[in-house]
Amino acid sequence: MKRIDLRSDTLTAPCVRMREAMQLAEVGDDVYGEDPTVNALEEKAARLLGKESGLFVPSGTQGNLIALLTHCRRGDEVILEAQSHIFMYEVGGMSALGGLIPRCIQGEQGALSPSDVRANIREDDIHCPPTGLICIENTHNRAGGTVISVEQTRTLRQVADEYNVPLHLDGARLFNAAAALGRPVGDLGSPCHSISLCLSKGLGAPVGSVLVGDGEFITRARKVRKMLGGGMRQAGIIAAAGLYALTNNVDRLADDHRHAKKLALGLSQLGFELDIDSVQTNIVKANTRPLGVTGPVLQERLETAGVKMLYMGPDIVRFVTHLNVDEQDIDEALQIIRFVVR
Ligand code: TLP
Repeated sequence: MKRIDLRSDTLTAPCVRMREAMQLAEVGDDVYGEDPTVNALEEKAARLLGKESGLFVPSGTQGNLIALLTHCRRGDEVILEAQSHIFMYEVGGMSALGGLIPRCIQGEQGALSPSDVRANIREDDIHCPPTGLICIENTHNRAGGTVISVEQTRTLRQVADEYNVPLHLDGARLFNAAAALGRPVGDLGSPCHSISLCLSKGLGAPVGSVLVGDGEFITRARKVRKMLGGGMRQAGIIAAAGLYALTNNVDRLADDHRHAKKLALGLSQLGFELDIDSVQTNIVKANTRPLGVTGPVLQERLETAGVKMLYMGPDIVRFVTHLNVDEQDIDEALQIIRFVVR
């Protein structure tokens, strides 16, 4: 039976040409800074995102953790959106490994309001932990792939500058945001002090993220990566997949967004509760309550019928489109879902 896997864009498999690029990659020992393919990837990502330097890391989780540990000191407070991936899904690494305190603020469709951020920055008071960092996430995963605009990002940078606090962007899906806005990705990246960009989500590489920032920040981040055991050796083999992805898989993200919209429309016609306008990129978040079925039960039934998705709460389910899913798959998925919910 055919399976249509809409659990995540992390599930994509590398295509033949990406595998060829990996096979032919020039390599060296990256801990010595001698892997030319890693160096090329780091330079390309930094350039695209409007930053000086880059650091290739194994995962988005590690990219964010390195950023937090490099910007902050133990005991600092970090401002985060309440549903952010760093707070929800990164195993509390910021506290367990960095001694950092999350200060969560509820956002609007994943975006922090500048006035809320301002109100949550700590005063210089003997009783208070210092605010060490402000983090944003674009696109915002749990909000359903929603986009933060260039203007919102710039305003948050202004707030950060008022208090001399750095701004970090979890840009796991930043290219999706840029595609949705029709803006160069650098416009979204350059207002931030650091950005973690995932190559293994919509861009379709099998592994890897790049953390970018200014040269001095990346020099310190490189040491933190080593401390966390993330110093890799002939990593050019996997960096080549990332370079291939940045060259070949960016323009096609618009297809994923179109497929997500089509899926969302179909789901709403089937009785799922969802806000079509909030389907801005490749993630569809929907409520199953009107169907009289819980997320976990629907997940199990759909999986048996050939469609995989994830539940994110008792009534909330998530479908993600990606490069291994075409328009016909979306039509078939909708047929299967129709059959199951009826
Ligand atoms: N997100 C994964 C799961 O961890 C939930 C997914 O399937 O969506 N930032 C954001 C916004 C993410 O969505 C993810 C992965 C990460 C960071 C972490 O990336 P990895 O998985 O490479 O550590």
